[in-house]
Amino acid sequence: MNSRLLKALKAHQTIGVFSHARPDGDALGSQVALSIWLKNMGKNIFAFNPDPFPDNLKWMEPFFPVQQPDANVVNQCEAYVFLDGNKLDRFGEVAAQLGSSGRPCYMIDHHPDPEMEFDDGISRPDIGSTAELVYDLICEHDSSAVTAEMAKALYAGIITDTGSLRFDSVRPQTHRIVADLLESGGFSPPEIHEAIYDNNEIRHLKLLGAALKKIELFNSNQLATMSVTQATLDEAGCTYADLEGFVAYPLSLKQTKAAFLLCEKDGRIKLSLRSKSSLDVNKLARNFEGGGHQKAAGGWHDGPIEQAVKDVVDQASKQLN
Ligand SMILES: [Mn+2]
Repeated sequence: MNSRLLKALKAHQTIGVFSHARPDGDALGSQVALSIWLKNMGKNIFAFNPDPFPDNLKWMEPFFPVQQPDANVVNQCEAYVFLDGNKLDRFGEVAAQLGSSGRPCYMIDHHPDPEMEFDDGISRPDIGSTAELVYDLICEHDSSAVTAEMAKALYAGIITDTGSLRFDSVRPQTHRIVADLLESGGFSPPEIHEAIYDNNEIRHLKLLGAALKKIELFNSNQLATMSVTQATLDEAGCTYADLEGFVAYPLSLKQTKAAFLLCEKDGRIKLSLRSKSSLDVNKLARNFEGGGHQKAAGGWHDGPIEQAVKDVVDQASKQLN
């Protein structure tokens, strides 16, 4: 699989590399590392994302320029690689049109149920991060090709998608990859962890305080919800993006099998669903216009928020019974 994709990539001179909209550490880390690698092989590389780097990943921005997908620039590319998503429309409006461009579209991803609109690629839902897949692809070509910046970017991708190496998707091989990255990158774990996780403003902690008060428990504490209204965000001077990571708090409760963060956003309710049991939140999210992984998924509800809590808990209870 890897060698076929490698061969295909080597055959193109100008390649567009996309990461999914509203990018996270895995999307950007994979994109930055793959883009540097291809460029170092003498390719012309354009990296695209419709949205900006989140604040806690801005340290990665100087490693490789990522631009908004302007159709004129996108159309200069002979082929495209799509990272950390398995449906073209997850990469924004310009990307959504590329399936009919006649130019090859390759995917490297770890989400379940990929769309068949790609020409080739790597799809491994059993692997914890796209960054691990990118690392394997690069190493199949030449393991000495990993520069310090690529190592930091891939490390960020792995730790953000594996809960800092604690999810059940983490393999012994994940730790071996991380060991390699620490060696080739010449950095220490706190350097990246602090940049990603220890950059709160006081407003974030005020929002957390308000959100913790909104935790509710259901089904003998097996299900926990955290509801955040627009008014709560406004009072704390925060936006939806500031809720990143909050769902870990209800999920940390002793008896909780799954936790759901519900937040008012764009006139609807955005759902972040997490499990630490056999409860499959990917399946749950399919009832709410969403999807993701078995242990982490997202979706939408029309609201109001109280009704969303009720409907999500009802559907989750069915899985528990
Ligand atoms: Mn990912």
